[in-house]
Amino acid sequence: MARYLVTGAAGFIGRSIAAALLKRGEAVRGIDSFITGKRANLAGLEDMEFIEGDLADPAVCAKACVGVEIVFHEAALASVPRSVADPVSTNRNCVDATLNLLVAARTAGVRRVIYAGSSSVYGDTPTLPKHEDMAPNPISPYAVAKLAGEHYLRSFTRVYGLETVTLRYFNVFGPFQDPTSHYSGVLAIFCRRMLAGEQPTIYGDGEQSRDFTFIENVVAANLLAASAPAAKVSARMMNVATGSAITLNQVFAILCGLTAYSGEPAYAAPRSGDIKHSLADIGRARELLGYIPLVDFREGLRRTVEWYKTTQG
Ligand code: UD2
Repeated sequence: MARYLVTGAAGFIGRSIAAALLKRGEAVRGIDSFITGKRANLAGLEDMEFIEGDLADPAVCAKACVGVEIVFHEAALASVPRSVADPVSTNRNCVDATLNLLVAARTAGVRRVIYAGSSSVYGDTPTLPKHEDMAPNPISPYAVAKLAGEHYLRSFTRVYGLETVTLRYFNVFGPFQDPTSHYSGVLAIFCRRMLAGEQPTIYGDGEQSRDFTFIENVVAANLLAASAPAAKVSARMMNVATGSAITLNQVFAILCGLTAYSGEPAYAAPRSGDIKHSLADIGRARELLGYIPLVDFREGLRRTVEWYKTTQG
């Protein structure tokens, strides 16, 4: 019987957590609806028990939670612009799905749920770096949905005693991130386009900055969150990032070197709902989890470009 459940197991972050658990010899169950997850991402996860299903269906959540001790809840409809275009779908796949999962987790006697939070909940407040004591100020429907999930987690700790931990991820990137959608993360899109010799588009002036976080750091934070004492981490949320930011113009310049792209970027109007600067204070995760970033941005980007080179043929 699986001890761990990973939701969104065919997605970029979920499959990376599942792979790390399997490598440790753990019994893992994964679930994915393939709304954005990819079957190809399940390659290498053959030892994982897999359920195809949609968390917006309570019966699916109940089935997924049977016998499980710890849930890594990575399933979501990510993307700020997708939520601007279709807020109802974002709500269904982020808020409804999270609530259904929590209800099922409680009923099944799950001990702990670890939740993929988002840096977007901080919004565009001028204070940098963002720390967890700041009042959230979500702008996009996606940010609202991610914040609602956090609140549900804390509520389930307070009223039902379910252990919950929110990890607020800051712009995660790395191998297995889907580069093919208009709604994909910017680094995945840029890697794909620039390796193919195609011009990337920068929305705005390119001076927006992000605390881009390599996937291995996020996986490590999740494993730490699973084993940390409840007294320290339950009902808490904490940033998972590197603590340094870089602008898109700087990223483009580094990628020119890594991909041998020699053109200029195209510049287009800024995206609605976009945030100008994002940078994390990672002190709380360090204190509560012993989290330290293992891979810095440049090394992460180098490994990511290598991965896209091998997968794009
Ligand atoms: C938000 C969250 C992030 C995660 C993610 C999930 C913030 C600060 N971050 O990421 O933690 O939850 O949502 O989707 O809220 N861009 C271009 N060209 C492109 C694509 C994007 O210039 O082809 C720009 C985009 O306008 C933005 C930046 O790149 O300024 C990053 O965009 P993104 O979609 O990769 O991620 P972001 O910051 O919305």
